[in-house]
Amino acid sequence: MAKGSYSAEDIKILEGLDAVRMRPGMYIGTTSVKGLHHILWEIVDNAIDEAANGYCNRIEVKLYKDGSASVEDNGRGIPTDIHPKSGVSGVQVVFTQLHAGGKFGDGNYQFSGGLHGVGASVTNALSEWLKVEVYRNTVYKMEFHSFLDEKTGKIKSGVPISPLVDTKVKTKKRGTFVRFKPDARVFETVEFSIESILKRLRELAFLNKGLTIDFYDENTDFHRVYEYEGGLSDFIKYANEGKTILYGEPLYAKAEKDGIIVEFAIQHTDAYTDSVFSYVNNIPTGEGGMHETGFRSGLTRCFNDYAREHNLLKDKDDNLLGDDFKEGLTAIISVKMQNVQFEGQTKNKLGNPEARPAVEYVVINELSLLMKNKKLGKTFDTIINKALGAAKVRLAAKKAKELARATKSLESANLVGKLAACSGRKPELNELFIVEGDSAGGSAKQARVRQTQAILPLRGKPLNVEKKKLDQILQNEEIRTIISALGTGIGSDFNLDDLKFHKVIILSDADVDGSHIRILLLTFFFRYMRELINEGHVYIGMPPLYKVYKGNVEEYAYDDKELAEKIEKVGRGYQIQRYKGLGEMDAAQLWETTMDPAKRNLMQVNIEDAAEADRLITVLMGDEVAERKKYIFEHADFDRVDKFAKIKRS
Ligand code: TSJ
Repeated sequence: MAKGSYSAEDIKILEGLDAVRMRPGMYIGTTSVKGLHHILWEIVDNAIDEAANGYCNRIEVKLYKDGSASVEDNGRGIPTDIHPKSGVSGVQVVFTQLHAGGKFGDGNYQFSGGLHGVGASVTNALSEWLKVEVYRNTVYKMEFHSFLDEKTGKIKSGVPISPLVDTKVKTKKRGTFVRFKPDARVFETVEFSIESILKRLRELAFLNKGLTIDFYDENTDFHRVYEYEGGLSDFIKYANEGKTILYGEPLYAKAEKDGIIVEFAIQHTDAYTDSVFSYVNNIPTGEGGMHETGFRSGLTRCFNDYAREHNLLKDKDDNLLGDDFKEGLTAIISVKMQNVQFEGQTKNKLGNPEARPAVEYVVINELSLLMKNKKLGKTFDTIINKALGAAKVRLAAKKAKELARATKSLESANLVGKLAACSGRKPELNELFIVEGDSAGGSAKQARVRQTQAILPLRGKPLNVEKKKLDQILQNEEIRTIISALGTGIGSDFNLDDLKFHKVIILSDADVDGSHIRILLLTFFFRYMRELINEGHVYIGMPPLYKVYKGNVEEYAYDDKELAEKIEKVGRGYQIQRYKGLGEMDAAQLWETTMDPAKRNLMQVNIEDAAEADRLITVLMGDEVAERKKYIFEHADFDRVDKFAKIKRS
C-alpha cells in the first residue's frame, strides 16, 4: 500500500498504533526488559492459543543476531481473507488494530487474552519492523515498518509496506511465522533474558500437555526443547524435585464444566506448608482467586468424604478443615475460560465468580472417580493420614493456646514454685536450664548464678513420651511452665521479641530417658516455637561422662577419647568416676562441669536436629510398637542420640 492511499479507517487504526508508541506503559506496563519480553509473549500467546484449541502441537521461538525474535507455529495460519468489517486481510487486522486478538474467528478462538491480551498489534507498534508469513498451501507474506514522518517529525508505527501478498510459492507447511525487531528507541534494553524466556517456555510446555516448544538462540547457538507428555503431572514432579514425596504418581484430572476447562494435579510431600500454583489461560494467578477457592473447597469436601467412607474419620469426629489438607500439598490448577477478569493488587487474582463452582464440581467429580480406583487406595490413605496429623497438631495448638492463656492469668505462685527465676532483666544475658530430675534440679539451683541463670526442674519422669500424644504433652505442667517462663507464646501467637532467655538449655541424663526428654522438648520447640530453634536459642547441656582424679587433682572427660587424654594428664594412681546421671554430681561439680559459661560444653541445636526429632517423635509416640522398640534399641547409646546436634562450645 503506497503512502497516501489509506482509507479513513486505516488512518484511525494507524493512529492507534502511534498511541501505543506514545505511551507504551499504558499497553505493556513498562519499557524495561519486562516490557521487552511482554511484546514477545504477545506473539507467543497467540500461538499458544492455537495449540490450546487443538490446532497446533509445535511452537518454535528463535532469537537472531540482529536483535530480532521470531515465533512460528504449525496451526491453521492467521486468516488471510478479507475481514468484512475493515475490508483488509485478517493478517492486517491482527497487526494493526488494537485489541484485535480474539475478536474474530470461528468461536473456537476463545481463550486469548488476560495479562498479555493487548494483542499482536502492540508488538508491531513497538518494533522497528515486523514480518509475518502464513503457510496455507502457499506462502503469504506481509511486512510492517516504523518510520520517521518528515512532515511531523514523529515516528509512524507499524505501517504496512504492502498489503498481504500471496507469493504463490507452494508449501507443505501449515502455520504462522512472525519475526520482529524490538525498537531500541522504545525499550531501555533490547537484550532478551534467555533465562526468563526459558522459564516461561518451560512453564507453557508444562501447562499445555504434548505441545513441543523449541527454543534456539543464534547468538549463543543454544538450543532447548520442552515437551511434557505428562503436562501438569510433570510440572508437579518438577516442583517437588528434591523434596520427599509421600506417594509416587501425582493425582491428575482434566474436565470441562459450563464452558470452563479445569485441569489439576496434586502430590503430597513431607513439608508442613502448601505450594499451590494456579493459572488462568496459561497466565499465573499468584494471588489465587475463585478457581483456587473452588479447588480447595472441592478437595476438602472430597477428602472428608473419603475419610468417612474408609473409617479414617469416625462418626464422632469433626470434619477435617481446609487448612489440614494444606500440609505438604503441592498442587497446580489450570483453568481455561472466557471473559477473564483479573483483580487484586497486582491484577493476578481471578475474579470470575463462575470459576469457583466449576472448579469445585470438576475436582469433586474427578477425585471421586480416582478414589474408586483400588490401586490409589494407599495414596488417598496417605493424604488423609497427613491431614489427620495436621488436625491433631491444630487441636493441640488450640488447647495449648487456651492453656497458655489460662497460665498467663494464673498468678505465678504455683508455677514459680518450680521455676527458680533469675533476677537479671536482660534477656540476652539470661539462661533457662531445663533440668531432668528434682535432685539435679536442686543442685542446679544451688550452683547457679542467680542473676542470669533460671532453673526449671522436670520432675522424676514427667513425660512418658511413649504413651503421651502431643496434645497431652501440652497439658503437662512443666511444658506449660516452659511456655509461660519463655514469655513468647506458641504457634501463631509466638513472638520472639518477648523471649526472656536467649539461651534455653536442656540438661538431661546420658541415658534413654534423658534422650527421650531431649527429643520431646526439641519436638515441642520445633512444632510450637520453631523460631526459637531457627534463631539458635536452644542448646543441649553436656555433662561429663567421667571424672579422673588423684588427691586434689580433678579432670572431667566428656567422651572416651577425652577420658584417655585426661588419664594421661593425671598420671599414675588415678581413679575414675563414671557419672550415670546428673544427680550424682553435687552442686559444685555441676557448676564446674555443666553450668559455668567459662568451662561448660553446650551444643546448639539446629533446625535439622529438630526436624529429625520431629520425625522420631512420630515413631516414639506412634502405635508402631516394633518401630519404637527398634528405635530405643538403636539409640540406647547416648552419643548416638546426640548426633542430632551440632557441637558448638559456648
Ligand atoms: F500474534 C500473532 F498474531 F502474530 C500470531 C498469531 C503469531 C503466531 C506465531 C501465531 C498466530 C496464530 C494465529 N497461530 N494460529 C492462529 N490462528 C488464527 O488466527 C485463526 C485461524 C483460523 C481461524 C478460523 O476460524 O478458521 C481463526 C483463527 C483466529
